[in-house]
Amino acid sequence: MADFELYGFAESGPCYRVAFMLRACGLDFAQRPVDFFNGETRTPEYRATINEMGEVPVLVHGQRKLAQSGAILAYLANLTGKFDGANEAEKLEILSWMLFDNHKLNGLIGTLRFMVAVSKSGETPVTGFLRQRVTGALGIVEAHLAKRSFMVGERVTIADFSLCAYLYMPEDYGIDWEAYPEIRQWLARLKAVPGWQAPYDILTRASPKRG
Ligand SMILES: N[C@@H](CCC(=O)N[C@@H](CS)C(=O)NCC(=O)O)C(=O)O
Repeated sequence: MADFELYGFAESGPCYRVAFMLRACGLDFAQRPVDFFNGETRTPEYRATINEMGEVPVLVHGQRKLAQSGAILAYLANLTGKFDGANEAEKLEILSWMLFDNHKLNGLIGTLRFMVAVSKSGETPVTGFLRQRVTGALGIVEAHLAKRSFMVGERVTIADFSLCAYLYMPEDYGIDWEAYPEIRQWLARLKAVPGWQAPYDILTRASPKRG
């Protein structure tokens, strides 16, 4: 039996970043597929027994059950001594970028991508607003990466695992990636991390919506 069990599905950026980290740390894990598109995360049973926040990813390690990909990345970095900050200042810088990412980059891409590429909402005032916010956040990351190879400390850290999540997903949600050469080069550098795999090669996809 694998040491780690990851509740999740391939289309989820937060699940992908955790799966990538597990592989990069050389940790053996099994995916517990979650029937997301048919509402499993919203069932009272899931919330009572798996995650009261009603989300994936959830990582189970022995008696521990962890929610929130940022907390999971920090847990794995602490456990393995890999991809962490070298000192308190770096750890805080990593935390800053991960909070920025959850709030303004991958946090908003998740919703934009879901609306445009999964639900096929078409263009609406909401997708326009989200894309404008995402474009702003991408510009900030682009400027940051123009001066360094990785997000913090000139080596790969959990900040990189956090920020890359949805940026490896192939779906089109109306972002012009040609406008972000620094981000594209950084994503290419991260692919060299041993264990890297594309999202749909690491995890299995969720079952389509029934009916
Ligand atoms: N901040 C969370 C975000 C997780 C998240 O948004 N998960 C989505 C799937 S990608 C989810 O489980 N949503 C549940 C729902 O909408 O019912 C993390 O990084 O773990």
